[in-house]
Amino acid sequence: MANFQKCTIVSPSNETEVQWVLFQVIKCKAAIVWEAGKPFSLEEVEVSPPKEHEIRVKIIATGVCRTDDHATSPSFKEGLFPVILGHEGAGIVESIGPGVTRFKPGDKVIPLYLPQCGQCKFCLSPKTNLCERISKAKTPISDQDLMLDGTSRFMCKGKQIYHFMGTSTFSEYTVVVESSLAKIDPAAPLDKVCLTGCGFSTGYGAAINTAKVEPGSTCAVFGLGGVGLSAIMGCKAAGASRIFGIDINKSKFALAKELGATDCLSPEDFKNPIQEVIAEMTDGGVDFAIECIGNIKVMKAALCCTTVGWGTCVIVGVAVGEEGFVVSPLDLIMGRKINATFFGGWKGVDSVPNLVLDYMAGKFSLDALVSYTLPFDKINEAFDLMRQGKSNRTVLVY
Ligand code: COD
Ligand code: ZN
Ligand code: ZN
Repeated sequence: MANFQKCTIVSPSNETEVQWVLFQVIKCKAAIVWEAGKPFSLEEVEVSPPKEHEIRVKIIATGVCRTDDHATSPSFKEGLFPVILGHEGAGIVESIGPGVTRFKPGDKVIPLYLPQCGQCKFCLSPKTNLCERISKAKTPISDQDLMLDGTSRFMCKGKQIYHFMGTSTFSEYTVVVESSLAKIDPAAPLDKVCLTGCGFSTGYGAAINTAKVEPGSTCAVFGLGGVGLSAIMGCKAAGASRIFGIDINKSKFALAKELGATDCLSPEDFKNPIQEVIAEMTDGGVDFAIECIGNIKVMKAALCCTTVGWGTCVIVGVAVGEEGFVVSPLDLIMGRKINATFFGGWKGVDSVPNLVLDYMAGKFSLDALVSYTLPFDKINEAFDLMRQGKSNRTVLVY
């Protein structure tokens, strides 16, 4: 199947011209979840050419995040099936649709599940990283199940396949909107910097941008998966003097300490609730607490382990299928603050290229977060490793 589209072409001498170009539908490998609760099924999919302001990207590497696991769960009510999940990828621009100006074939890129259109009232404000394209959605995770024109670029066995978070990186080729793509350094190693597409940026930014951790402060990070470990790196980079890492899986403690945790605790080792244990160890509570699990009870514990007066609790996790939790006005009157973050507060188009440069300059480690690098065909094994608590991040390479 082929069609012609008007397209901006960039010549080797960097001159641009508009031409009618023959676009091919690409047949490639993808992992489809046909129904909630079912494993990933490796299929040959047809990926349509990019339409106006869209870009087709060859994905080279993709991380596996807990949110992809949540999205396969029957309790995730917003899920639409069949779907191609994946939102932590890195790749190379294969072709561009009409009107695309910021990218050309061959550019190294990171797809962004939180777009930055650059023009809406949110993008124009330094107060938020949300963009109008996502702030109208009921839940950001369900946004972009189809492209903006209400159609899909993926077909398999004659059926339309849903996109996910505007990224769908569990396909060798994917199509994204121009505002959902960051151009990164041509020398960046894609099998590592893919983590700036979600886990690293979310946790690190939760500490730096949202909590605004201060030098000499005390911090508690709940959950030591890829996101929590990145939050620990953020607390350390911000100059925290004491960093608690809390997890029920003690095999996470060694790496947490390597990355900056000073004290690692398992709630299961104490008779008293963990918030009381931390308050006792810190003269009344920590300055900053960051919840990186998505568990309502832990969110409450995170708020309660902060000090009265100025303690700040930042929620990163989203509890699937649960309602919420009650915050006592007294907690707020006593000076505790509660905040939350999406994609670590970063405006992706502007910030992700700089995070990649910072990684390349050795300012933080992404390599430490990668527990396994596996071929894409082993996607179900990658999810099993995560569910069994044996990995922080598995990176799949095509
Ligand atoms: N007490 C202490 N530790 C716990 C508990 C508990 N009750 N339950 C689980 N844990 C530990 C686990 O042992 C594990 O080590 C860690 O918590 C969680 O790690 P992962 O690897 O499962 O999860 P991450 O790090 O990949 O992701 C965590 C998120 C909070 C980002 C994710 O689960 C989530 O809620 N995402 C939705 C919010 C969001 O921003 N989504 C956008 C893209 S991610
Ligand atoms: Zn994620
Ligand atoms: Zn915007």
